[in-house]
Amino acid sequence: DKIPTWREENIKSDDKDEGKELTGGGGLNDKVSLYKGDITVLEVDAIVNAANSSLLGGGGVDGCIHKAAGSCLYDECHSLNGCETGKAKITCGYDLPARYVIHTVGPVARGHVGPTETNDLTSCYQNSLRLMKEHGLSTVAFPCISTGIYGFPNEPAAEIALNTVKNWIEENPDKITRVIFCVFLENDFAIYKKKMSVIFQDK
Ligand code: AR6
Repeated sequence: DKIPTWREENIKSDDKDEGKELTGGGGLNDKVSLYKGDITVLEVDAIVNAANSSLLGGGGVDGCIHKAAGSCLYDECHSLNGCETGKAKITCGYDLPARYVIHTVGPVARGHVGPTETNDLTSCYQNSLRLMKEHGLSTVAFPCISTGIYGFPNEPAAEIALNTVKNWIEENPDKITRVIFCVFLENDFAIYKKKMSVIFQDK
């Protein structure tokens, strides 16, 4: 029997269901999924936070994560001396179901996508995955880094997220067992769904 792929089955069925996870089937597809909803409810080894360079909290997904994790997260972040754009730092998850939070700082794009913005956003995904590897973690959920308050256009941001994760999994096949792309907006859901069916299609 044919293994279902992004294109053929999994995408169509759950279209608008908030909180539903769409998984691929077989090979690389098995390791990636698309989830629409709140990242703070996901029980994974690590959720990634789209933080700012102070690491002391803010709005958007950062605010949601700090609220759900509790004040101990703030205290640990306070001890980290901030984080540069494109870099990442790891903390405990505290009251979250996720064991760890990987805080990364996306580029402030304000609608502009040049080489610097592209490289910095790529580095966010790579450095987050590197921390996973260094800590022996195997399951992770990413939000759409930089596409909210920081204004990175959604389509190119999704392209960077998906291709960077794909390349990483191909180069580190044993380490990561599951990457969830956690989108919050209908627009991003549509963009990811479309791009995943191309980028992660079975060979
Ligand atoms: N779960 C998943 N995704 C979410 C959630 C959530 N609970 N809430 C929002 N999003 P943003 P940025 C989505 O603005 O652009 C903060 O103030 C949101 O819809 O959170 O990297 C930081 O402290 C969007 O798709 O992050 C920084 O100062 C995505 O998360 C600054 O914002 C990212 O939007 C970082 O801006």
